Amino acid sequence: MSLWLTKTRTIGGYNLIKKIICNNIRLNPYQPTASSSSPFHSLLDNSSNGNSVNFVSRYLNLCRSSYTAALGDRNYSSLRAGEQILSSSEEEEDDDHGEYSFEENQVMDFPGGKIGYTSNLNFLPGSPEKRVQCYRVLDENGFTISSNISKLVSKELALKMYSGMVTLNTMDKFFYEAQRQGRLSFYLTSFGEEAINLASAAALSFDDIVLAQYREPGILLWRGFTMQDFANQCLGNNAGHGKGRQMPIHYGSKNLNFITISSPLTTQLPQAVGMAYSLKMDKKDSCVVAFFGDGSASEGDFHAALNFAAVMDAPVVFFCRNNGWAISTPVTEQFRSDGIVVKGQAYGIPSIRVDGNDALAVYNAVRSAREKAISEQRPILIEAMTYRVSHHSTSDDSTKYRPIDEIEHWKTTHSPITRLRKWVERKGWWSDKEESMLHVEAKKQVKQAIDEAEKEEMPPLRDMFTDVYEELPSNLKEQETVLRETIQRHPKDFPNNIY
Ligand SMILES: Cc1ncc(C[n+]2csc(CCOP(=O)(O)OP(=O)(O)O)c2C)c(N)n1
Ligand SMILES: [Mg+2]
Repeated sequence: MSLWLTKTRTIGGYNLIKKIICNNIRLNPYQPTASSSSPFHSLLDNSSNGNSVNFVSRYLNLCRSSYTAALGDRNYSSLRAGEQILSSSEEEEDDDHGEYSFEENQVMDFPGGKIGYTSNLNFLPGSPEKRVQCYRVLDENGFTISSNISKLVSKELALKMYSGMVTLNTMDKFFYEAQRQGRLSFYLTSFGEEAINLASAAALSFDDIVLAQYREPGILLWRGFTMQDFANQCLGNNAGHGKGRQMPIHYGSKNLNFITISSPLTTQLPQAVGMAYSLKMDKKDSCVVAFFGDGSASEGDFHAALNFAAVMDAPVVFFCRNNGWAISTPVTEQFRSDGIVVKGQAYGIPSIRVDGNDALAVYNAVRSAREKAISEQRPILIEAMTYRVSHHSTSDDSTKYRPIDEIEHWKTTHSPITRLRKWVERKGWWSDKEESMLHVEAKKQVKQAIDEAEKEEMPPLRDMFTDVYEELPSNLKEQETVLRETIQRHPKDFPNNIY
């Protein structure tokens, strides 16, 4: 009976019934007392005769009539479903020696859709034996395993994606070195994830709003953020959009529909859903694309976002970069599920797993996902399988917690840049000469941008407190005064160009 009560409690409206009964007759339905004035008195008499099933059956009738009187027949079928379970157990109890033939086609008419009953005590497997397959177009040697997609990608598009991937890779190498030389305070590379960056950017419209995590600067590069913009932000100079208020790599651009990166993981996901919902209300022909890592999917915000998006039918594409690691935590210590793709499905979101190191596969998956998100007005989830080839950031040494062989294997065998290069070369669209020219040009651009950024002035100290309140509140005024006094007292501890 306790199993029955537990089941019935989950049926919508049961709590209301409980309230109605408790309020009207001041009785706890879980602990009936033998008060003679109680309408349960006669039921309790029956139950004391040992006929507990009869008690429940009559209690159910009482519940149903109170509930029906209060709300009409809205959930009547759900209560009948509860009764069906009861009546089968009644028959079992009434006739110990009799045969009960169970019909497999019986259904529970539950809110949200009918649920079939079964007499098999089957648990769903925790993880299916066969993992969800991974969509790919190019194999490791740049041969297409699916012919249609290559028709979707023109020579111009392919070369723009490829050049962007090489430029991003070059930018990362130089900025990383600049950090090591003490010219930047911090940096974080996207090594190994260049295809995710550029191919997804190529598949989106500029009207689509992007909320990224931090390992997706290639989207900005594609949209026109210049090398100088990157360098200014990373050096925190006066020309940078953030005026030095944020750590390096926390890029953002209103003009390019790229929301500024925020350090606390996964905050971008519920925000993305809200933005997508506003696009829906405004009947816009665009969607929101939210990028996040496998580690971010362990935050509560991930679950809240997916559920809200599914229930509200928000046109948002959730793009998970599953790169195997969240700093030093491997995915095997983060979840027992088959990655992230099944979590999308669990929330009722159409989901796909894609080879994140295959630019053509990423391009096609994102292109199709955005089309579906907009035309069907619903969320879509993509899990891109990749590998974080770099250390997490300049504050990390990943050789302390993972085998160097593993890093090397992904760096060489699965390089997304080499794979796409092989494809464009095989098509006759690219040559060694063009390759070396691209590298020379990218290096020149990056070096120049860092040099220029260093020549820029630092933002005035005052800017640390501005741009939020029209009039500075007293606590911020006080903080500014204390800061200036501290700098005066300890000038050696601060750069001499502060003003
Ligand atoms: C709420 C929150 N918790 C912890 C951190 C510290 N942190 C920064 S990055 C990171 C790992 C994230 O891993 P993942 O989402 O897989 O992204 P990846 O770095 O692999 O691209 C952690 C734990 C944070 N920034 N915010
Ligand atoms: Mg990760």
